[in-house]
Amino acid sequence: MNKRALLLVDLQNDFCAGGALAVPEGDSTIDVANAMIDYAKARGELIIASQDWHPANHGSFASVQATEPYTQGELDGYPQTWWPDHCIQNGDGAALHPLLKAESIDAIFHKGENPAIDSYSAFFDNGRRQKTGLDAWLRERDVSTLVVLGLATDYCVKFTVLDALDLGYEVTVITDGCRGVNISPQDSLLAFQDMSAAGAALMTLSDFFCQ
Ligand code: VGL
Ligand code: ZN
Repeated sequence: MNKRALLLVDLQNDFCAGGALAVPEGDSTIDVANAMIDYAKARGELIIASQDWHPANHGSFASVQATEPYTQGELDGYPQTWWPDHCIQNGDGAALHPLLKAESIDAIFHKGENPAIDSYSAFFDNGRRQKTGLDAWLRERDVSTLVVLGLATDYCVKFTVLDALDLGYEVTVITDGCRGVNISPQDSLLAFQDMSAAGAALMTLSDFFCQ
């Protein structure tokens, strides 16, 4: 009853140093993630990860649209940022960061497999047409509280947290376990504000351990 789970969002090579869509300081989330993994494991709590998992012809890729990465357009009727090719299914860029204690992860959920639409949230695609298995998996296990961290703050962390709140989960975000793309310099800050306004509790790793 009322179980808590740790949700690690997209801690993948392509979002870290040297990756196709490297997020500034993306690697610095890994130590925070591992500390949370140790903590969750010691308490017998569930640990889940999401992976961005695109086919090579994914519609969010600037290369597919013959345009420049990090510019804006529209995909399936929704505003879309065009990205460098990233997180290709089964490729090295899609793999979890090698230093992440991945052996402790209980379940992994893939997203972004449909080439016609992007999927920032670990729960739904951006049009909310299709659900991943994450919500059902959590409900079957009576998980009602999520602790979330990962990449990137201003995309997949933000939309995962907003959907989780919408689905009725209590959500805590570990802020220093997140880093953002920041196409505009304030994007991560605004994303944290949006998450907080929607009801997420924001705290650092040390706040979390001291509460
Ligand atoms: C992400 C951009 C494109 C993310 C995924 O994981 O935040 N960002 N695809
Ligand atoms: Zn993606």
